[in-house]
Amino acid sequence: MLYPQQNQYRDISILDGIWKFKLDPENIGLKSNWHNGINNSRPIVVPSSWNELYPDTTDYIGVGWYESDFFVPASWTSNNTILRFSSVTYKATVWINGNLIGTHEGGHLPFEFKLDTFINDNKSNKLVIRVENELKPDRVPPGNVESGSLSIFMDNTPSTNYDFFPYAGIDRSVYLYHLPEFHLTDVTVNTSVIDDSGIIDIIVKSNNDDTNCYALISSDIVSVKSSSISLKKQNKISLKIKNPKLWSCSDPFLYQLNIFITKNGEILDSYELEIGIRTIEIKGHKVLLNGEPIELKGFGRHEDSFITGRGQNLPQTIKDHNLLKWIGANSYRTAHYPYSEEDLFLADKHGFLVVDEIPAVGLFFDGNGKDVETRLDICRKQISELINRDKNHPSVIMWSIANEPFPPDLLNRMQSKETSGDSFNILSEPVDPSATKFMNTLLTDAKKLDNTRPVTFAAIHGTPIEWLDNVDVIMLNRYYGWYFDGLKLDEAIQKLSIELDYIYGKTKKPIIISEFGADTITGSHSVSQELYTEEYQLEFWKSYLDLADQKDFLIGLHAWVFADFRTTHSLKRIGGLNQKGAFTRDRKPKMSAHFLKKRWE
Ligand code: BDP
Repeated sequence: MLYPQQNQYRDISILDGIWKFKLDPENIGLKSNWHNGINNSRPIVVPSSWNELYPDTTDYIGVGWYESDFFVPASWTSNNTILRFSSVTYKATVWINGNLIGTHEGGHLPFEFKLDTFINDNKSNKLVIRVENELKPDRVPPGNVESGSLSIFMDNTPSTNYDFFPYAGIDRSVYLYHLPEFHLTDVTVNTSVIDDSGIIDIIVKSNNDDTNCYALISSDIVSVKSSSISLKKQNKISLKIKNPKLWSCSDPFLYQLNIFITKNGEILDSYELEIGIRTIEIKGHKVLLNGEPIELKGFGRHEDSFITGRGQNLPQTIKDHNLLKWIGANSYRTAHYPYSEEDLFLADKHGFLVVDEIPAVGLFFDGNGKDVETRLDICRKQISELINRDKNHPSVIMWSIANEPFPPDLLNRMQSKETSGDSFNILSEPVDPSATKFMNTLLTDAKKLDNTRPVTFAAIHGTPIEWLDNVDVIMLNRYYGWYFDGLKLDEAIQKLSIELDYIYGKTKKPIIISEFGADTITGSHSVSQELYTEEYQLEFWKSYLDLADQKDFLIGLHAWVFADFRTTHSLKRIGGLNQKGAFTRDRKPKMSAHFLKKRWE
């Protein structure tokens, strides 16, 4: 699904702004025909999460209705007008002029509908959307989970199976856009380097194969044009640039790629992309960018801010990227869901190495088998939607198919080990094969959809070693020194070191510590070691960084977390915040941010 674009052939109208909004706590909207229009509404902003805007919407979980009107410009022929939602969390049902046009489940990823038969050409159109955000065990991410998983740790309100607030609403931009009669429907760009040449392979799809296609790559110093191909005969264009400038963290050079659809020599459509020429490969325990080993320095982040909630907040995206640069980071993970498309366009420009993750957080395998199957189907759809959306970004170097899937029976197995005096290391025991198959299905899907990028997931303490068989890079979330062995940092780091050596010894794969952090209340200080102080966070991160310097197979560290973020209410999360940030929620550096800056620079 191509990001909407305006040029001579394509047009866009952005529908963002102040819309009508109404909660539907009794779920009567459907029966009461609210899809024809809502009465007694109040204003809401699209895009935003509804939660931070009114006192009664704060913790509201359920149904909310949105309404807006739009005109279709007279210059747009009614064919090929498309309505695109960049993200709605969690389930959207969409009507235009009272006609149902479709539904979509799952937040953080775009979806669109072709409108042709539903729109009025000469008068305004009424757009109504029912957004539903129930927390359910058969959703991804899941909520209201009753037994057999992480849920016993959570004890939180709202009852998510994950540690961030379940913000809801139309949380990214809504576009109406228009395509010419013959147009491109998809573009996939892959780059490689052979000797001194950069090879750019472009696969194009169009809505009509009775057309031709050519591509042009340009920069300040070079311009290369392909010959024209008949889409009936082939859909692949290859271009070569001699001595190309490669995309890298220190020089994220982007070329402009323009693709043209023609018929009888006339251009009918064009699409522009900024592309980076770069290679990613794995050699032994190293990940190579353009043949050179990379070392990831950065964070897991969250899209989270005052007032807009998880709603798209482009000023904050820019600010966060600037702070990442300020601190000397070169990488981040889109924990725990795909970030806005604009975030990735900036990452391409800023040279960040991004681990791109689907919203599969809080997965578990105990309990209702049917729920597990439903979750698998949803994850598979999310992987395909994510790869389809983000495959052309040079910044995206890896796909992450889950965060901390919770191995079956983990708690019992951990307890029996503890009581028998054994160590924490329970990785070598096999688990229920159906759970392993679940994980392997997702890994295989990602590799089939994109064989050019490594595939991974963020593994919790106690993840079975067999789940790591099919990842290309191992990511480990580790909390020695915080949830385990708090204050005993030396002991904690020794245990971490033993575990890392063990996992590397078994797998021989590159390892990233994808989370490690300690909650820190800004302004809390102590001369002796004390939890929650800025000094402890600094010492904690320092010990992990020092250890990493000794392990050649550790190719990256993502500290948890970039900035404090809102989560659910619970005894563990004072003020409803996870406070493991290097920055506060309003982006002020804690002591440890200055430390990381010194280390990373
Ligand atoms: C990890 C989770 C992350 C949490 C973090 C924490 O992956 O979402 O926020 O723990 O406890 O297990 O801070």
